[in-house]
Amino acid sequence: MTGFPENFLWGGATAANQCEGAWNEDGRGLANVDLAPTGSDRRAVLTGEQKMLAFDDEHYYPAKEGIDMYHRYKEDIRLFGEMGFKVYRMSIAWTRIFPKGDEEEPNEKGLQFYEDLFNECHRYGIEPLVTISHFDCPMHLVNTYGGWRSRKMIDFFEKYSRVLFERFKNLVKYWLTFNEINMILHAPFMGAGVYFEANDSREKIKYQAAHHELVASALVTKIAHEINPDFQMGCMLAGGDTYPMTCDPKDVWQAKLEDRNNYFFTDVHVRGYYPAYAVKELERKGLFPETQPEDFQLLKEYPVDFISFSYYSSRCASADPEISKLTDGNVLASLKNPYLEASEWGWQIDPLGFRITLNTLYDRYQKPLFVVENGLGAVDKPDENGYVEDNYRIAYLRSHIQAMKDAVTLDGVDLLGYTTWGPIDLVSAGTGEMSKRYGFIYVDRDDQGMGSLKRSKKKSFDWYKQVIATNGEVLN
Ligand code: P53
Repeated sequence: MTGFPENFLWGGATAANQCEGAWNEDGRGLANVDLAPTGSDRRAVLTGEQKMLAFDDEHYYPAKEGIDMYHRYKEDIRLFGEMGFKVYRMSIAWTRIFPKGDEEEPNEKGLQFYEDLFNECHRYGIEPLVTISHFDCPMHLVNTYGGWRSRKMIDFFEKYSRVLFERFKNLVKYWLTFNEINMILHAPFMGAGVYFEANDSREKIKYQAAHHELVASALVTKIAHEINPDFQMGCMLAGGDTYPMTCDPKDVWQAKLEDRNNYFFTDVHVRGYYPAYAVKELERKGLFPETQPEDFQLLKEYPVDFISFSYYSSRCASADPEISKLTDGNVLASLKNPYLEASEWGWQIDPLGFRITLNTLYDRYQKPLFVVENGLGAVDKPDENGYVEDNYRIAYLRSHIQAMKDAVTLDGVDLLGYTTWGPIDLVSAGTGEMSKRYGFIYVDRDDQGMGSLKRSKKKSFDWYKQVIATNGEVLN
């Protein structure tokens, strides 16, 4: 093979809470993701260190309006169609379907919204790829059950997923259960609606919540295949291999340990059981979750069909506590790799690391992969027409698509598709800023929520259009 497979799925990816807005329209309920403010408190809210259970007057909450995609999706999908997207990865806001999370009946207006949106996609020949939960948890379930700490969440998630599978069985084929499921260990309020009280055993609670999500994922994979055997069910990992800081075996070991924190999740999703290293470590530390006998049966019998992941950067690890102390406060922390340049937000740029990560995943599992996020968050300076000459974004994507092509054509990695993160500018998950832009489409809105919300094409728009039209042959 000299290029990408003929049916390769090119496209872009968004998440409901980062673009839809309309947070309380048509019966939508309040969700954890609505309550993440911009500014210095955001991190503590996302990690569950700081309680934020209702809006207050001191903070600005960018998810409330997002980029107003709820009202503008037709225009946005038309632009995706113009770029030639074959696939659009998006997520469903749980609270549009079940505003509280534990109701008997779903909210018809929420279902209708997504049905219309999927129909709009198909009008342009775009296949939807749906994330069932992209950091999304109804606040009623957080307040009543403690989010994914509680085993009851499995039932609510099952019910929610079943409604989606039944309603959209002829409109959607590709599904992901939980976005970046490993983020639960780093940002549990964002990943699982879990916040902490002073005396909580945080590690124990995180692994308990992770177990519940893993079991829920296997359970709905089972249900999905019963409802439509053609459904393709995937897991989703925040990817990026960890390099040792030096060839000191202690650093190599440390890097392996840090990778295991992430690959634990795909190991369970793909192989269907807790890997030996995790069983040993969790038992040794007294962190092994409470389980039911049927859990292990479910995990075993219903592994995922494919593995999806996000890739922005590789990471570095060191066994030296002095060096490790230098780590900055990012949600997914990493040491600075002296061989790499970084984005304006300090995310290190490593296209070869992308090829390495693709190979790690394929070597480990031999299952089809799907890259569902990759891109560069950067400050854009539009001219008076909203045009941005974003050569830096094109350069980032070009080098990463080339690395991905190498993984496919030279290494033989089985890859289903590629969706760039934020094909249209949207709210940053990590910082809440609008100014951290990923799009091919510029959105006139700033970090304080000012702006016309008007959409305009950047230079990268036509560039990506050509990449898709030539199936990745022309990258210049
Ligand atoms: P932003 C870091 C922090 C939060 C979410 O991130 C993250 C990551 C990176 O792994 O994960 C994904 O917006 C996530 C998206 C998010 C994207 O990375 O902080 O799935 O929701 O927007 C980019 O620049």
